[in-house]
Amino acid sequence: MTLPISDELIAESNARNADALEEDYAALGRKLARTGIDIDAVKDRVAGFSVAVPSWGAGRGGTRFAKFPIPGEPTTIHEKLEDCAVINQLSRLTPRVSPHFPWDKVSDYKALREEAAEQGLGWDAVNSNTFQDQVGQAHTYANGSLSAQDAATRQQAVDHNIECIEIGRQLGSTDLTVWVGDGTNFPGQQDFTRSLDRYLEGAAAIYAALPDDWRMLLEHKMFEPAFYSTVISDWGSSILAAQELGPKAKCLVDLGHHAPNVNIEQIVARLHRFGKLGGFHFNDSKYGDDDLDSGSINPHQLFLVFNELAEAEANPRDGFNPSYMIDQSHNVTDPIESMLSSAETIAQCFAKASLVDRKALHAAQEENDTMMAFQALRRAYNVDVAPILAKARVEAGGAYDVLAVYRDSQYRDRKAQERKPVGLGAGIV
Ligand code: AFD
Ligand code: MN
Ligand code: MN
Repeated sequence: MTLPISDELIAESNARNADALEEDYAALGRKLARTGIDIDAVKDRVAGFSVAVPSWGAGRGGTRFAKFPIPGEPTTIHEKLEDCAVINQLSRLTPRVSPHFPWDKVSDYKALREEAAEQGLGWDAVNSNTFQDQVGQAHTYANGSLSAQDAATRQQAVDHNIECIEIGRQLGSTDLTVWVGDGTNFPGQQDFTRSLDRYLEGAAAIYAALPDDWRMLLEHKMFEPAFYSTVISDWGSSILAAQELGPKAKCLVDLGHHAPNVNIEQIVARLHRFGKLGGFHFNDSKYGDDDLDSGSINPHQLFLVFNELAEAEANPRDGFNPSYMIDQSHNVTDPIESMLSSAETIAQCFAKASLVDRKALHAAQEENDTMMAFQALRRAYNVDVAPILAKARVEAGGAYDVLAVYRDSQYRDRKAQERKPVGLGAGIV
């Protein structure tokens, strides 16, 4: 395996921090032991946790208004893979990449799979793209894709999704994520019911092409690019569609795809209750689909989502196997740094949720002891789990201080010498 950052650099930095890590880990271990928690067991759980990074998140993305590329930004899937390998090498949290087609199209997927494996990476859910037109495309998506009035457009969208499944098979993926930008900007523009009927018919054709061990993850989004109505606008539409499609169809929750202040953790519990929790796109949001770094705005919400996931895992009902992916895109930071930071925050919330004393929580709930129920969550949330994450990371070969090592490596500067500059232009949705 050839990894992009020098092992010596990581080892040197880890050696400098080894005493601090041991001290902090031991102190936290003693603190947790007082409440009956074995820190090594939590660390082992964290070591088994991972989240996928999106290939498109390796670029700077932008807003609808502008893109401000940085020197050394990746433009091909090969360059993006290398950046993803950096994130995983340092964090040991992100061993899979979620690709987006046709953005990541290549001629040889077997070779791409090997190229990723060489860098310690596998593949997560394949994302289809029927929300923008490609050069030479026969039918425009200007009026929708799976729900378009035009039958040839719908067929084109179905065919593209089936092609994504085929690509995913070659890469070793087992999930297809379908997000459509279909919707309207004007009352009366489309009939709500008929457009949903058309979506369901198209989605069923894709579903029929899924291999047995695959899942189809339906991603809802309240608005944007459509600003009046969206075909799969919320978790209600999503779960109804998933129920109609069949057991392999599940719902994907992108944290930024809800109205402000919506209780996302409750949505997670509901989806799990009905066996339809398929996965997540982690990011944070202040106003809308802002795609900000995970936990940068509302880390408590992220913790509460993981608390529901811990409950769900302990009560699997129809199984528990959500896929975890980051979906963020930036205009102001180096995307590698942002994804390192996000992956760490996500794992922290996972770790904190593992610390919740569930017996105490459930007992307090039974007794209607509201304050103690709340405190069961609060106590776990207040623990600084950084030493647990650092220990798991260092033991797995990652860096104690991921950002410091990344900066010391001058990786981006080196890539700026090798890679061709990114063009200007508008961002993506
Ligand atoms: C969208 C969705 C979806 C999609 C991405 C494309 O979150 O996951 O793949 O952005 O940029 O808003
Ligand atoms: Mn998303
Ligand atoms: Mn989004």
